Amino acid sequence: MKYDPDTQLSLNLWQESAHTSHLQVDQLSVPDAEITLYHSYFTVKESDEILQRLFMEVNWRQDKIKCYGKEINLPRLTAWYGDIGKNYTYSKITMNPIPWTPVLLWIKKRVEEIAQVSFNSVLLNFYRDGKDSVSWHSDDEPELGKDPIIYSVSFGGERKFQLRHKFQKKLEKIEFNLTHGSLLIMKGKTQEYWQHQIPKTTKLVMPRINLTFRIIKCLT
Ligand SMILES: O=C(O)CCC(=O)C(=O)O
Ligand SMILES: [Mn+2]
Repeated sequence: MKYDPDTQLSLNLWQESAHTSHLQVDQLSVPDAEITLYHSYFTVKESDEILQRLFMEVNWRQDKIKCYGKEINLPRLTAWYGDIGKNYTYSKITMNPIPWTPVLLWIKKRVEEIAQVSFNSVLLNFYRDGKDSVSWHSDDEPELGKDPIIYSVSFGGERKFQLRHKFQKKLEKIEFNLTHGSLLIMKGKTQEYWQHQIPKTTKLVMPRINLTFRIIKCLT
């Protein structure tokens, strides 16, 4: 199933929910999920500056994972920022957060304006080109507790975001693009019932940075 941003309603998957001044908002209409997409939550000017600053200022790291006994590089660079003490284990990698920086605090404040919750951490992914990706997973690590609230913002090259239901195999895969300055919200049962990924692409794509704001429930 394909979501065409030029068509408001594509295959009845998306229900237009609101137009808050300049913001175009779409609510995904699928079972067992609460997914909302703001196409341009940040202006182009804001997004350009944020992209540049994150690229320069974030302490990007190349993590490795074990695959069939071999160590391989994760196909993206990552970073973990947040309140001190909020450790997080992801793909068997434990990360200690780096303290918030001014640009990250600024983005956090902007997303919290509509989130009505306060985030204590953010995972950053840097996709250098189309070979970088994140494979099928749910953001369901125990530290996130039940029904995690994920606010995901994207800057830079547009990439395809895909979702598949974990149990109802007959449900078609959903896909749409995450654009420069977009905000994707996943909450409720989304992580319990759905997996998501950013697939690799052979298309020429610009570098992209994604931030997923999260609430770590317990100290580890
Ligand atoms: O890059 C994205 O849009 C998704 C990243 C993601 O799923 C994650 O960090 O858990
Ligand atoms: Mn994820």
